[in-house]
Amino acid sequence: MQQLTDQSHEIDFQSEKYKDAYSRINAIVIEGEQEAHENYIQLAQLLPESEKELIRLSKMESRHKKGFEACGRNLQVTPDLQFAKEFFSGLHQNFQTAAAQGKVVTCLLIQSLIIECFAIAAYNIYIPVADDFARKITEGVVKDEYSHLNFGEVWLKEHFAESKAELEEANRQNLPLVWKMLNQVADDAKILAMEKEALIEDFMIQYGEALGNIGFKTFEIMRLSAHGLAAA
Ligand code: PL3
Ligand code: FE2
Ligand code: FE2
Repeated sequence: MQQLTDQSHEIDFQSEKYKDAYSRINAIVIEGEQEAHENYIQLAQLLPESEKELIRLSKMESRHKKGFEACGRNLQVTPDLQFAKEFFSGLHQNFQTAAAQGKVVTCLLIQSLIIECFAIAAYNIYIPVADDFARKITEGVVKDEYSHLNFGEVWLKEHFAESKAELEEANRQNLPLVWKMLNQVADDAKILAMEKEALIEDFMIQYGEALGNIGFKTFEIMRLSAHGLAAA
């Protein structure tokens, strides 16, 4: 049986409805990439031994942002950046608070695990339903995001014993925000032919795998990754 990987032929990318939803989703992605850029610069200050690598990641994030800006322009959509800033404010605040306290484990969990897994899930689900221009851009971006996730996994695995308690606390504080964010985009995502259930499923797979790679046991992963999910 032939697998259906390109469902985009049924979508009217120029309809007002599509463009209206895209103005928010596109802005979220642009803002997400911008915040990721800034977060890796801050992480570079917190982890001088990985400074070069983290600055390299931060530069990749600026390129992603430019790519998604081009996707919006290509559809003649103006991104609603105010909406997107608001959308990220919870995670943004938590990252800033943790960074100010030198809590590098919390910062890595927020950026390299939660935000990267959220991005990977969203981009994976978006690729088959994207317009041709955006699909090419997003395919390139998602490859990079796996390497950003990997940076966090490797560091946290190496420091697992001493990071475990902080990871659990940071997960408890931040994962419920992800479910809230998902609910906030669900209606717009659906107009782009992205299903909320598929986003949740992909996120859970990426995040669960990441926690396993770091050193958490299966029963711990289940407890951690479902935290606050009831609200979604
Ligand atoms: C980190 O490198 C990037 C952070 C971006 C976060 C994106 C979250 C996206 C959630 C919105 C779901 C729709 C995605 C559509 C893709 C264009
Ligand atoms: Fe990115
Ligand atoms: Fe990234």
